[in-house]
Amino acid sequence: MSKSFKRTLVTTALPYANGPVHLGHLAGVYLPADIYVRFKRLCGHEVIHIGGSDEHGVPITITADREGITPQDVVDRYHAMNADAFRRCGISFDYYGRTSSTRHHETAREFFLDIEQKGIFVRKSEKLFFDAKAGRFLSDRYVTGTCPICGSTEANGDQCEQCGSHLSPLELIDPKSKLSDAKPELRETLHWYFPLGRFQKQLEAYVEAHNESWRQNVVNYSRTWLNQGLADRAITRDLSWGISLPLDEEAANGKVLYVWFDAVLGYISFTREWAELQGDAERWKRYWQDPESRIVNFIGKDNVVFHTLMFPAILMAWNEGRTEGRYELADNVPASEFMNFEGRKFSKSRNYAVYLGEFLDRFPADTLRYSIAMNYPENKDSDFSWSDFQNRTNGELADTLGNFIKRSVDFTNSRFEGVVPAEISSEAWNSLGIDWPESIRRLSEAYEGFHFREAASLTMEIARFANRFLTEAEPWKTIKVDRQAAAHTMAVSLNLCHTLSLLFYPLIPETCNRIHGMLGFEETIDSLVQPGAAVWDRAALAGLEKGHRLKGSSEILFTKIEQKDLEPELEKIARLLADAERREAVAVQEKVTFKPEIGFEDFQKIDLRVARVLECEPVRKASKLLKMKLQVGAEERQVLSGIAEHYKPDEMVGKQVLLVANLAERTIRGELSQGMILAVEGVDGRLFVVEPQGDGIIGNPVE
Ligand code: B3M
Ligand code: ZN
Repeated sequence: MSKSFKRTLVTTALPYANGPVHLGHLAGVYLPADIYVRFKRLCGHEVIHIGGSDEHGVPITITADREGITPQDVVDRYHAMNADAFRRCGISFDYYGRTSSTRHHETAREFFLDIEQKGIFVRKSEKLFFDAKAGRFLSDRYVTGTCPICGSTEANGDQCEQCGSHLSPLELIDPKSKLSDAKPELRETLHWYFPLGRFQKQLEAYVEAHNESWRQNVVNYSRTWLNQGLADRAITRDLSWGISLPLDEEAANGKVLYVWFDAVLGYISFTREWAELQGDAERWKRYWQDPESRIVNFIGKDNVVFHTLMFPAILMAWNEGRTEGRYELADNVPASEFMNFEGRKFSKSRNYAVYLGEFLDRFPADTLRYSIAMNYPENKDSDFSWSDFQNRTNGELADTLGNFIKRSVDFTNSRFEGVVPAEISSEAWNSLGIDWPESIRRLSEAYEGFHFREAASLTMEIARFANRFLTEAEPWKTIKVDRQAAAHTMAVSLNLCHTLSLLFYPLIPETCNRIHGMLGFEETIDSLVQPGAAVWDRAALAGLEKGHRLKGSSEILFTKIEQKDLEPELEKIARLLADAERREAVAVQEKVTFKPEIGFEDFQKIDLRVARVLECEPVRKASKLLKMKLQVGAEERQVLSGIAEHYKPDEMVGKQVLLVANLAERTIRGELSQGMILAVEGVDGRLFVVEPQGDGIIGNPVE
């Protein structure tokens, strides 16, 4: 961090209140943010953590329709469930709001109106399906019909599940409304577009100003979009659930703000709500409108452009023409990669997930926090496995940290009347074999750089050191011959306990509060950390004086996880994997229905070529598509492929692929596709691109 800030606002992506949060969400966003916030609090820095539920969007109305309840019922259920799971996990939000609140609706409308009145929005009219029976316009997901490509009669307005093609509702043969089965009619509808391009230069400058401090993935995603040139984005929808437009005119009737337009503004509304609760309604401005404040948005990698381009552009639009009440932009947007679960992607639809609340019904929060911190998906996807969780809990938390603390406290209680039995001089403390200032500096740097895995490892290293120190000093032996030496050992150990209780606090706060209690402190660490109180610095010192009285009793900090505790979990995974294998076995054994026979001359009509991927990037408005530039002999081709959920653009670059080179050109989502690359679906729905191997084969036909 080059600039030093007076205070920090940390925000975390607002999870949709449409389902329970799982460990993947925790690992990518909420735990890292909480660790960071707790570290900053420990340093005495003024920091607040604002989060909440994203309660709008089509998936919520679809859930409501499916269950025959109202959207409000859906969000009430999941907001409460997720807020509770986060609380139990020790995620210490200063405020956890919801976008259905009055204050939020008001804030979002205020932004819309300001930008509308400045004449920045562009209005465009388009044709959209309308269900006359239900009296509603139909978003893509509400239209079904026959796929123009494979003939499946159950294609959705945005995609055909059968053949994977990306569709627009207008392409469906025989379209039907999912609301009433009625045949929808096309009606003209007007929408408000946000002209992102108008802020292109400013956004470029914003991203480039941070190209050193932001993570590479964040800079890269943002640049990819900027390089394509930013297009207008519709920020209104014809829906009944959401924030209605604050306009009287006829055209605004029945329209709501696009969920992403309102969701990012939730960070602001919630800070306002927090301030109101503090009894100082203006206090939110200290965080949003003061250049000496720092804003940090923790998100997952799939939300990058909304935070580095869309949200900043909205704030730039607001700031336009203002000298007062200007908003500051985020100083950092730490976006995580994904954490997988036992080697596979979390999948809500396949129920392949561990939900946070359910996890906490079975295991303590701190064991989870520690394991996840050690697997933080910082620069690449990581994996959570039950055996790793068990090993870390048993070997690192219980055998190393827990064991050290308990031995130190118990021995002092039984042999030294529960009192710190000696004074530790700073020379003695500094010659233990740990360079305290250097260790603390490295740890601080790890936290400030959002390297949480490194921070957790370094901290555990210190616990290992402490445990070794006690074991090797053998006070239970020395006490028989040299009580003074044993007293010294115990005083050092107890001071190490104290240091560890502070150093581990960002990672496993509940445990650290308990250690602090065992060491005889009335206050919890939670209550010590306050702006201005630099508790963190005390970790480097021998903070317990001779004569300091411990609580007098001890507790077991971590219970080991036995194999039998994991059995239900392992069985569940085995079941899910068996399901997947069964599907595979079926695929192998099942009599395959082949397509009708063709002659050799038919086969010869297909021009299959080896090609190399030169460039690859995402496609605007089509989250499943990747756009590639291919080298085929001397020629270059542009091809779209529905593999965006399976490959990152960077991963594709350089690959050799098979191209159907003489397929008629098609335009998908406004982009030309000149051919098709071959891919095959695996058991868990993953797509694998077919990669021919060999030197000098680019452009050659496949025969
Ligand atoms: N609810 C999307 C998501 O969970 C969205 C994040 C909003 S952050 C303002 O991926
Ligand atoms: Zn199809």
